[in-house]
Amino acid sequence: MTTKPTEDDLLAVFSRADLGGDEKLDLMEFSLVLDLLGLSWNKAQVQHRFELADFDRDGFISFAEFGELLRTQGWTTQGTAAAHG
Ligand SMILES: [Ca+2]
Repeated sequence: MTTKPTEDDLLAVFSRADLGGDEKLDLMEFSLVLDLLGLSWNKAQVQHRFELADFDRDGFISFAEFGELLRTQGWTTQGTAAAHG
């Protein structure tokens, strides 16, 4: 069982990866996020997820888009029903 990050963790990761400080992630910063989260995806997978996450097609992942991606992928406990208890 792996530990899932909380929303706060995600914000911290997002901020760390947001090298440009513009509150959105380009593809390179997005791959940095995956590194920070300990996810190992190959380049094609990263590109694919990036395109999936970029809902408004502006070429960047906003924090809202990032959070949504993590929720849909089940990487965060936020927004998902508790499986136990
Ligand atoms: Ca976007």
